[in-house]
Amino acid sequence: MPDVRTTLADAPTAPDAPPSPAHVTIRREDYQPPDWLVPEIELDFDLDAERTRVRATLNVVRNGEHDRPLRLDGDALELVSVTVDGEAADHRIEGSQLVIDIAGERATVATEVIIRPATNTKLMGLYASGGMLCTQCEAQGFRRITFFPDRPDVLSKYLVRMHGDAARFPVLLSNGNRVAAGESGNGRHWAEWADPFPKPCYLFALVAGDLEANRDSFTTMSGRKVDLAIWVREADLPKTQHAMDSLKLAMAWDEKVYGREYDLDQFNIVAVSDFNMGAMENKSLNIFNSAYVLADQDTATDADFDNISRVVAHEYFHNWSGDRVTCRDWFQLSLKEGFTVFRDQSFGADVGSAPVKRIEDVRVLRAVQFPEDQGPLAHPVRPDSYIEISNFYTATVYNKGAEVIRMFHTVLGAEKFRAGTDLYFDRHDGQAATCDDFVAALEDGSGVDLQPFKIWYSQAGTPKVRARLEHDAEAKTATLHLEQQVDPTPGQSSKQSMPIPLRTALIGSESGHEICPERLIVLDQQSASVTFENVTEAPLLSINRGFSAPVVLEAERPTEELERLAQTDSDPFARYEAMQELMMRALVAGARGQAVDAAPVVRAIAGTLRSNSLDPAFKAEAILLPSESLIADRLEVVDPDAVHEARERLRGAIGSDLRGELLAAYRSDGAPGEDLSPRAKGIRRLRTVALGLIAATEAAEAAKLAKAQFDRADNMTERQGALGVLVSTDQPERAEALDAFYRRFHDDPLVLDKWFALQAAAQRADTVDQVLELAQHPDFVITNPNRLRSLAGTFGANHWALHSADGRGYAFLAEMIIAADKLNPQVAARLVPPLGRWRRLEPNRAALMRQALERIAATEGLSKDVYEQVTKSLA
Ligand code: B3K
Ligand code: ZN
Repeated sequence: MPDVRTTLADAPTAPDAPPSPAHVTIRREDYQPPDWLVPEIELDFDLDAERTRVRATLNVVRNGEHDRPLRLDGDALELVSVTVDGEAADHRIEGSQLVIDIAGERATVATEVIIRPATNTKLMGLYASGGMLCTQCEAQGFRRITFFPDRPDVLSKYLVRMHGDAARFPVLLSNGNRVAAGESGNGRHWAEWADPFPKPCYLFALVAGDLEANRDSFTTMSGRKVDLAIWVREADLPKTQHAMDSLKLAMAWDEKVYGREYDLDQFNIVAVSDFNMGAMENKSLNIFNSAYVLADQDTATDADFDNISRVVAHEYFHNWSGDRVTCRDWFQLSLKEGFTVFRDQSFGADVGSAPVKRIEDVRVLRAVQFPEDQGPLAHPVRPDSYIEISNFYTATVYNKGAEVIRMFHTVLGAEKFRAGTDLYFDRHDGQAATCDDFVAALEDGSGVDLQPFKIWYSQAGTPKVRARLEHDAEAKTATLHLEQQVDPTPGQSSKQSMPIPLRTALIGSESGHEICPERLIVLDQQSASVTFENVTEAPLLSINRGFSAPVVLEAERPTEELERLAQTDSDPFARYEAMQELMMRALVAGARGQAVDAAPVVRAIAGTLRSNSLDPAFKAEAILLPSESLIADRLEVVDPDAVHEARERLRGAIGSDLRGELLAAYRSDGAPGEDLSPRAKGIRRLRTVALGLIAATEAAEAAKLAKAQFDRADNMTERQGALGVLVSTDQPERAEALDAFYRRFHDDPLVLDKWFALQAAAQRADTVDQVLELAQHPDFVITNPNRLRSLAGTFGANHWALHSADGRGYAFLAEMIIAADKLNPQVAARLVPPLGRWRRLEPNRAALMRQALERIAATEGLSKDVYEQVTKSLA
């Protein structure tokens, strides 16, 4: 057996000569089916944090008629040996691949490699976190565990054996069912797991650690009992019940709404403190960022609880939309992600308040996806090319992808949509499918032609829709004139018209009733006019109800009409939207230095606060002012100070004119901290929003109220809400509360993340100084993605602070990106996008932002992750 030791570390990159071979662009049009399939794989792990030995046995089968060699991907592997059918075999390393010539149609290929989990700071492949070992393989982490064709269209049945120290790793988990286990002497033990479902390697998972489980069970609709377990460190067990409850709700929901039943006898979730993203849907062994598992009243906010439900449901739903039917290639990522986000959004709407959930989802879309779609990193929902696939786990692929599925749902209706998804799961079970396959199944299942909608997968950019309603009182008609436009995006200079489904109704301006009931108008031309009959009074336009299309709507509606719609629109989303538009007009005028009449906004907020028919959560959403980034998105040239001042002025006007109403809302019936009902959460949210508005004008009074709330809070929502108001003030209570918070929670990493994030989000002139200091704090650990995001990620989203006129905000972010890139490129690259928005900024800041990007680009040894984001941002 040859003992060839080859290290496949990441190739360093010459900074002055990109693109280097490590930075090649992969294109969707170049897709070729795999040359070799691997129907079965056996893995044997000798686990050790410093040095793990991995033996892999692959049954490989030639796919089609060709004479090409077997190519296996590898990254940072120390190769010990290679055999083919039990014999030492000729092999070579080409770039990052192990290449083996095989004469016959099939063979058994065995490799042995050494990997080093303890020094794996990229957190891809097998790595160490808090004494345990765990894996992350999506998208291309499996190649950091063993040599394998690391692509999603190679599906294998896995048999996994793990050996390890019984004291250090008493729990050994992998996918599927545990089929055998035993002691092996010297304090060591082993376990063997078999997964009967063929899966791509990105869904492989392994966990070894000293963990305890919260155990429960779920009986599926066909009567099979599934053992559920959520694995955490023993001390965290009391914080796992909400995740368990969410899991059972999600399992029942998927049976009821999609007819999808769980398919194995076990389902495991493991919480890990060092994790690059939220969670991972590995078959039957979901691995989670602990932030999306652990919660109790004292340490987690209502939003944290909701996020846990959402992420637990999302990963569980992937069992069908992702695992049973997976993606053919990574360009099809939205096939599983867009669909699964739509599924988790629908679940959230069903178990909570549907209108509030829709408002929250649209807020995320507008805050993250719209800027992406309008900036240098814009790409279609199904991208055409990438340098590093990790950079394409974006709001476009996820959230806009979900909007595309939602449009299918809107156009087909629930019943036909379900017929389509039934056919999709049935037709493609066990396969690696494409977005086209998904649409074809929806069409065949529903009998409806959806071809025109496919442009939503291929054309980037957010369409703008102009709408104008013309009323003919004599003829009792109203004509709606619609026009659409999609601006150019990188690589797509000319755009085609898109089908835009607009749920539309007319509201009587006197009666406040729906005088023309809602209808679905699909604008599929550049412009179109639609006439409404029987328009018996002056009509108000209620359009894009429920946000039926992910577009920017520019409707010609006078302020009085918006004010009236804000009080009367029968669609909650449209009502919220009328409020937002009213505020936005005042804010944009203010930011442009024009005169602002705050009265309509004040009246609309007063009307909302006084309403008896609206629930508190809706009120809180409706009276929340658009963020500074959102205001900036409406301006041709952005002066962040002017934007900030305009928003503060309007907040001040609301705070002083409505002091009584806001105080009443603030003092209204509290809800006990343990009550997690939508109503109780809504009350807490409204109180915090009201307190923020009071602080805009009466800082001292608000600080006293906030500090009192902080001191007596029995739950994290109220504690964090109060601290969130205090951090942006100059009052003495600020430091007292921050110190008290730190003293009490500094041993709880997830709560300490909040302490960093709150300060990085503060609306203060000295936030940059504070953040620079926090980066030196002993608790700032750059290797922990949650901690890095809580400081640098939150700061990057703090519009006013990031855009500090002296450029120190940009310089800080650049420093962080450069430092983090040396350890964890994937997480570092996600900090880049805020710097890429320089085109819209006034010239001084735009130049400083470019300088920061250029500094990053000139750094030696830049990863391809950051290289791709930075060069595209500069282009
Ligand atoms: N599929 C994973 C995301 C993996 C990200 C890799 N960079 C989690 C999810 O979307 O459910
Ligand atoms: Zn997902």
